[in-house]
Amino acid sequence: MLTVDSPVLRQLDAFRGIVGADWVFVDPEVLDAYASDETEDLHFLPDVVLKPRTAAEISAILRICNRERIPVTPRGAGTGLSGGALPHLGGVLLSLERMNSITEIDERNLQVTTEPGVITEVLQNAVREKGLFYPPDPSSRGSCMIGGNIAENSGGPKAVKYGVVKDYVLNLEVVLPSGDIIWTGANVLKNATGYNLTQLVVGSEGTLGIVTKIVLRLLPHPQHDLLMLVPFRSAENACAAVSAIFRAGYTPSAMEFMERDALEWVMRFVDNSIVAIGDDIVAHLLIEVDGNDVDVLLKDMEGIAALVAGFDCGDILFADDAQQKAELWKLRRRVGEAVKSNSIYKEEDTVVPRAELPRLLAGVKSIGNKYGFHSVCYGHAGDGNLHVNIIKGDLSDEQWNGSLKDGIREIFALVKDLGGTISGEHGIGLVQKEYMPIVFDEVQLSLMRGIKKLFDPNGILNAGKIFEND
Ligand code: LAC
Ligand code: ZN
Repeated sequence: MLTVDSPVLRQLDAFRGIVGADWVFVDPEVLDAYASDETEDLHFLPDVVLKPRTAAEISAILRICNRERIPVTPRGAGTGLSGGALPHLGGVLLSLERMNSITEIDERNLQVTTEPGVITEVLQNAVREKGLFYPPDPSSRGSCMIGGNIAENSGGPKAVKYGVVKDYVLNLEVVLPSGDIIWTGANVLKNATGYNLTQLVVGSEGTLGIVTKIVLRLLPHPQHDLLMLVPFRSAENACAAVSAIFRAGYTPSAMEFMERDALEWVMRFVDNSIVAIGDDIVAHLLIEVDGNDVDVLLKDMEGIAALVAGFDCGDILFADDAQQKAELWKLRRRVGEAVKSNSIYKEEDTVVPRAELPRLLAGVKSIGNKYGFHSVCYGHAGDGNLHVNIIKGDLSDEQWNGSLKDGIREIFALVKDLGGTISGEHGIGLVQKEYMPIVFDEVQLSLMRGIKKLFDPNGILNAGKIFEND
């Protein structure tokens, strides 16, 4: 609760002077709307919500917050899954939602310059109209914002062929906690000029600066894609088939894994039973190929189908038309929401070298048996990126808040043993930071803290995310 001498309250007039009175919010309903993101069931009220329109306004806000030591939490659409946008220290919630213009599509150089509050799918569609392609496509692309994608270095199904957000970011305009406004690089495809500040900011989860302009490289849009859904009688066989497909020389544009529960729950959730799941089926792979020559793609699909047959798969569903493809993709994209609607859950975003996927999945299940939890696993198998959703189900609150953490630690220790790490695309944010010492030692963590300190000496910007501030 704000007191009269709260540092935030004393700055309200100054904030109104910067962004205009209409864009400074202290009413409880608005604060409440910005108290959660998509992470579990967490809720932290900010003291004020500010909605600036320009980098200059953000600079002026940060100068005040830096001087007054007011915590600032940047936020895009609030679709994050690690609590990066949660204002857990109160203070200013800085929403980038009004910075929603695509500045320029440069068709000569295949680049787009955009503000951070543009919805990812809106950006994809805008460049698509010019025949261009921005591949990173998180499941939430219809609602997430490109600035949040930069903050988390998001991935999505297409990452397996096209790479993740970092592979497309050429240059960023960033407002530092000091209020200084910088560009991190240049709008070029190669850059060997000093430290790579651009890539340092990508994936920094809003802890180093506020990204206010983004230059992305684009590709020509592939003209065709084909999609198939392959059922398996053994989840480990499904996972083993994944690396075999790549080893055989195929590069699918998506290679997604869904356990039986994931597909059943989402079909119930969206009320669509397009897939008839045989009694003996425990997992599916959703496999897409794309390119400009349909004959080549058909050959690839035939080759992949012949290969998965060697892994004891069931009858393959080949998507016939655009509508069936869209329905299958809708099922895949909404698994996360379906799980969330089903039970309280915790989401772990494990990633291992692709060929270790069978061992990861088997390990997760045996750790689940040991600690008595059920998990629903799905994700980007081609990237070795498995989303492990731990379901509260019948677990008591004591187990959920107590011994379960030991189980999660065991999963992460296994991930590390297999050569992987604890987040592939959802970030560390608030909810995974306690596990950072599993994958980084004190030397590595202190380098990261040093970088944070250099950018943000007073620790005002998204403090307590990724790691505790000093
Ligand atoms: C997905 C999100 C949860 O893969 O990353 O659906
Ligand atoms: Zn994902």
